[in-house]
Amino acid sequence: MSTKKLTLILGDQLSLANKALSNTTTQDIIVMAEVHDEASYVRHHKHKVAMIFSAMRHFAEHLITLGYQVRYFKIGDNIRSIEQAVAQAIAEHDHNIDSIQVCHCGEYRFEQSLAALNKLKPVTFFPVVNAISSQETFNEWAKGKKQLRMEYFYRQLRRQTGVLMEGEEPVGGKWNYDANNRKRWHGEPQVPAPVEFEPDQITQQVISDVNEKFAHHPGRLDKFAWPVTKAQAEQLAEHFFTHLLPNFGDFQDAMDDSEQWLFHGRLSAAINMGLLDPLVLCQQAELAYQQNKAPLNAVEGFIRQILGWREYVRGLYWLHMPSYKNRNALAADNPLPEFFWHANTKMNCLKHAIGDTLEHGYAHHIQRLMVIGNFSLLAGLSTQEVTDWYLAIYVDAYEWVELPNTLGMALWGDGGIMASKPYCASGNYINKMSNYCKSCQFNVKKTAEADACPFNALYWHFLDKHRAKFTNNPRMALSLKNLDRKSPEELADIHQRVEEISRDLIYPTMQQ
Ligand code: FAD
Ligand code: DLZ
Ligand code: SF4
Repeated sequence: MSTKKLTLILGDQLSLANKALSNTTTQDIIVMAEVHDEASYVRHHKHKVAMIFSAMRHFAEHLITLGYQVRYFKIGDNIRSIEQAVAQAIAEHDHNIDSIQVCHCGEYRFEQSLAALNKLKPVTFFPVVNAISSQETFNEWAKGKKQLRMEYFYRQLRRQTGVLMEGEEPVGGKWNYDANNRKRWHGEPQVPAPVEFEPDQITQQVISDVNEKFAHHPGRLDKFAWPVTKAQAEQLAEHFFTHLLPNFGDFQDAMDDSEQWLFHGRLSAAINMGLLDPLVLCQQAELAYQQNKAPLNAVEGFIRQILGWREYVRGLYWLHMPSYKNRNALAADNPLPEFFWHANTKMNCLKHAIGDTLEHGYAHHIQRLMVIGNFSLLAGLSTQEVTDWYLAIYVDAYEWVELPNTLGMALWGDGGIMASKPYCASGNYINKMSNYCKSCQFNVKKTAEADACPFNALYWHFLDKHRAKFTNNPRMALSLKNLDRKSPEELADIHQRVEEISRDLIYPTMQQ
């Protein structure tokens, strides 16, 4: 009897460009599994679980129409681990399977589980799905460098891919137009209505399954509208390039309580699952510039997010794991406040940023970094609890991308591997970039009074507490100089205010 290969396709590998799939014939067996423990080891938002399961079911159907043999385990089959699914599929084929093949995945923990499949059959690994550069390229670039700054890896990848290049020079003469991308939005230009996808029969069944099996996870599925097929993801991308990209750059960092997504494309989850090719998206953005459909600051800004940040964080994650996860440079260990799970807080910016997140499993970059992340940093929230929350709550969260962004960029937990200075800011930044403060009951101009914006006292308290760590950091010099201008009385009032904030606002439910 001839032997077959078993190709394992995971929930974030849903692409026909998957190299393990390219090495699969119609005689081989493809295994896909909705794994109970994967969906629940953190309490993943219901939108995230539903998006992954529905996209997996749609992808499996597509593979079947292409003639492949797919053994698909649904959540109702009660598969607890990926090993159980693979072992069961091997048994069903009378052990007539001689090898397992799979692409490298997006999480160190899960990669260990894949390596352990070796005890069933020999495992062959293929490159990770939807990466533009390889880990070898990143490691080679990182070798011998004291600091690994995104900007320089990005430039290397611009040169290597030729994206937005004129020969050896960047288009327009500059590599980075970020300085142009910091406008506040005042209601104009109008934000086009978002593209939403009506759940089809497969998605409706998934919604019902997720509601039954993961009822205690955050989120509600009555407004589920994420793309679950490549065609839908491409429609979302098309909408972005046509209607949003022209203003994406200008308002990239803006926030507004009436338009939670502004000009962000919300493409990240589809890219991370394999539904959209990141390099193709960069090339499409470049084409929009060449055809005068979008300005350079918007196009370069978008390309930098993907070719720069997305490639860089993956390289950094795999370079530093597994020790990276346990870093906690500022010894932050305060418990996650309850309001992270219900958004019921008087701080208007957090109410919106967390509220949007809980509703859709999504918030844009500045909400994640400068509102929720900044608050977590200033309040000294436990790095472990905050990173678990981000991993669970965002539809696009896979550890390779979530951890460097949260632990490294937002919390400075890696001690500066990722960010040259902590992204700490007072309420002033939030007031500059949003309209949240206008309808907040706190006063963003005050610091220590009973009605003062909590971000202000927390900010000075944070600087004072960690002063010694930052004295030698030239990028913190100005902030520390301003701190030095505070009198001992002012500092005492600030610390007193932080105690009140902690008691009355952050942990009100902990009071006896
Ligand atoms: P846009 O703003 O339109 O950007 C375009 C694309 O660039 C995104 O779709 C994404 O693929 C990529 N991108 C942008 N910023 C980053 C970044 N910093 N790192 C990696 N890729 C980036 N992104 C995730 O995909 N998964 C996460 O789990 C995640 N966690 C984050 C946690 C924190 C604390 C912060 C500050 C950022 C995090 N990000 C994460 C990055 C970013 O917030 C999201 O990628 C972005 O908000 C997705 O929305 P969008 O598709 O509209 O992005
Ligand atoms: C995130 C996730 C969830 C919630 N569920 C599954 C699943 O049931 N089956 C699966 O194959 N993948 C799932 N994933 C994505 C995995 O966590 C992902 O494959 C790892 O992060 C490795 O990249
Ligand atoms: Fe947030 Fe402070 Fe502004 Fe209120 S005043 S919205 S708490 S930054």
